Amino acid sequence: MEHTVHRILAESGLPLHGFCPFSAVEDRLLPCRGRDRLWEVFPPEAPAKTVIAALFPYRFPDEKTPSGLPGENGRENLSRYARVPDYHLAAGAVLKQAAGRLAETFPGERFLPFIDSSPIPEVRTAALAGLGVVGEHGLLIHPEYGSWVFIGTITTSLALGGSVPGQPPHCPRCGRCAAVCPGDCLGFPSAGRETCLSAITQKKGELTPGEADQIRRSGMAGGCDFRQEACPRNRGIRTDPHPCFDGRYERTLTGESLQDLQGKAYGWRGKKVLLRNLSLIDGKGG
Ligand code: B12
Repeated sequence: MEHTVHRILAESGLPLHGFCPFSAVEDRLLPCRGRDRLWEVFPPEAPAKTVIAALFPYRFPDEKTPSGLPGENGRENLSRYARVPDYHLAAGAVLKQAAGRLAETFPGERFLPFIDSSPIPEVRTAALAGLGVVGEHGLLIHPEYGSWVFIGTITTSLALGGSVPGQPPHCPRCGRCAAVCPGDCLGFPSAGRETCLSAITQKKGELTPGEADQIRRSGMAGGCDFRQEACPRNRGIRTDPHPCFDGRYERTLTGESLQDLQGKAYGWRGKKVLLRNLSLIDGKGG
């Protein structure tokens, strides 16, 4: 059975996958709307057995500039997750299609895909599925793609086991991520909710003067990659993104990008938040 599942996942565009027992994450489910859906599909009398975790690499090669220096073509104010087409849609569609194929092949079994807006604690699940280690920065580090991977899951009633791909790299706990973190968020995310720059760039409503200053100093309009850029485990890694991103890539958020926020991961908090960030970076805001 595992063999068939591996084959279907690979054929569906999910070669990077692993299995985590549902019981290992059951008591750590995150509060969100998806949690009700999960209990609906997997009631106590017919529980889930496994969470299939799958990775979507999203790191594009850095653009070559005439001098070879990065960033010369214009200021990069978007973190890497925000540069690719919205992963909730792009990767979500791949997961949905894979779940559909699995359901056809295993009639009577249930398969429920989620990504990000998910009751499944994805970092922990992927680590337990053997896909990498949790770094000091709190993110999953894959042996070949580093931490530049999104995590999606398919929860299922199938009992699957026995897949621990590759030997994961260890996190050296060198402290470089913590040293460069603009929000000084030791122990992200649990300890860094208030000061995390990624969260501040997404915050609606009034910013405190300190928060506005963080955006101004960092120059970031959507998300934050300081910790990941500093990570030695992100050097020399693969930069072939998942085909679901269609080779599309947007390095810099401009006033023009705001005209159409459809299909952009950074757009979910609305135009006003992004305009505020841009005007802080340009030195015009608050
Ligand atoms: C909410 C959220 C945020 C919030 C955080 C608010 C908060 N929770 O305090 C905000 C908006 C700030 C955020 C930011 C980012 N996020 Co976010 N976020 C999430 C989300 C939806 C839930 C995270 C959460 O609260 N988990 C609960 C906590 C308790 O769990 P945890 O973080 O996994 O921590 C546990 C593990 O680390 C575990 N653990 C620690 N060591 C070990 C060792 C082992 C062996 C094991 C098994 C477990 C383990 O113990 C911790 C406690 O249980 C997840 C998706 C999801 N459904 O999981 C994405 C997710 C974690 N985010 C993701 C990303 C990419 C980001 C950003 C990098 C985006 C960006 N560039 O700005 C930033 C990170 C910024 C930074 N500073 O590095 C990715 C991470 C991918 C990866 N490679 O790990 C996820 C998985 C989304 C996805 N589908 O890909 N995020």
